[in-house]
Amino acid sequence: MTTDVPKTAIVTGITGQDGSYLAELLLDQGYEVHGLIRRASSFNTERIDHLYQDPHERDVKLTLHYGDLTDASQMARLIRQVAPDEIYNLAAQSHVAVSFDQPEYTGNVTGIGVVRLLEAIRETGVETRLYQAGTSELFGDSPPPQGPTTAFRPRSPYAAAKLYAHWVVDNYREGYGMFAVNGILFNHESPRRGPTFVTRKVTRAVARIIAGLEQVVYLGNLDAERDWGHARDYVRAMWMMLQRDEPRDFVIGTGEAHTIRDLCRVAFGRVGLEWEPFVRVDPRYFRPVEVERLRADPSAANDELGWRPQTTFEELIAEMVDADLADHGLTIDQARERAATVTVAAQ
Ligand code: NAP
Ligand code: G4F
Repeated sequence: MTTDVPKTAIVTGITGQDGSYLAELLLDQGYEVHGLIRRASSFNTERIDHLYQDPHERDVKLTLHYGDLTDASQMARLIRQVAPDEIYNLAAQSHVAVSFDQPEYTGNVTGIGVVRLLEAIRETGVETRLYQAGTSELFGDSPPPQGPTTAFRPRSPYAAAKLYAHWVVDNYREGYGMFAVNGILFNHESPRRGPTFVTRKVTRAVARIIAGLEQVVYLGNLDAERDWGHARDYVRAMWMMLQRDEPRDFVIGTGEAHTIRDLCRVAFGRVGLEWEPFVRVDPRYFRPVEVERLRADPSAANDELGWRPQTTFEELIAEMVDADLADHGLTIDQARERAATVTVAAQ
């Protein structure tokens, strides 16, 4: 995939899982990338450190700017300064369970943050295209498969905030003729996934158990089903959506669902362990309201966008387990040897 003329893009949430893969993809294609990062008391750029370029060098392709989705004036300034061809809004308070603890903050960042961006685009008059990171959480308890015509029935403050963002993007597209689109993405994971999301929590626990640092992992609802893909594949869909002639929302997923039990079986199975002795249920990880079953109908993305995932669920989990083992200096072969000596904690 290459573009003829180098383009410029702003990526909010560039320090997150998706932001880091998207920045790689855009830089590979010759884009000049401007990332919005939050000021923190310690470094928070670990996922993009390998892409960092000293601003004193010539021909710098990646530039980081401090900013926050709650700070409208900075976003307008940045858009005016950079005049990007494309803006990818990936920044969000993205954790569903946390949104029950911080509903107001989640609404402010994940919902209203998008309006601030849209207004900044409108007020600056910069001709640009906006990708908004939508979510399969919008479908809530609508039964699977969930596709472009499935009803939205959000079941968390996070999903409600994303629903607001979704409609406001469609509204600005229609009302002001903006090229602004929602990608309704199902769960996507990677070795860069935040450690409190369930896939990474499990793959990290496998590695820590093998390394002798933990004996069990505590999880919540084991019956929930998710449609999990690889983040690297999903950022490609984001980019493809902004290259179309006409703006349109798309649902992106694999069409395959697995339970949390399946996830545990595959992750522990990677090192040759049965999962049951190492997993305990702790009700503290139950949510006040749960989304039980998510599985995409990705047919429009396949047929009209030309997007298909390239990584299977088993390949994804294997890559994550192997990466977490590598953090402890272990290869998969060493891990499998050690598995035979792992002790099972008493119930
Ligand atoms: P993530 O790893 O949690 O990254 C979120 C990013 O947003 C981080 O860079 C974070 O900065 C930044 N951020 C948070 N609050 C901010 C604020 N107030 N101002 C500016 N930046 C802020 O999420 P992800 O998995 O990459 O997901 C990317 C986007 O896709 C999110 O909008 C998420 O809701 C959505 N989404 C994700 C999935 C999925 O399965 N991954 C599925 C559907 C939709 P720090 O690094 O400083 O925390
Ligand atoms: O990994 P999760 O926290 O992801 P969740 O809630 O599906 O949200 C993710 O995907 C959405 C797209 O559908 C994104 F919009 C959102 O930003 C985020 O990236 O939980 C997945 C499932 C849930 O049903 C949860 O109840 O796993 C269940 N689960 C069971 N035990 C757990 C745990 N989830 C977490 N985080 N931690 C547990 O111990």
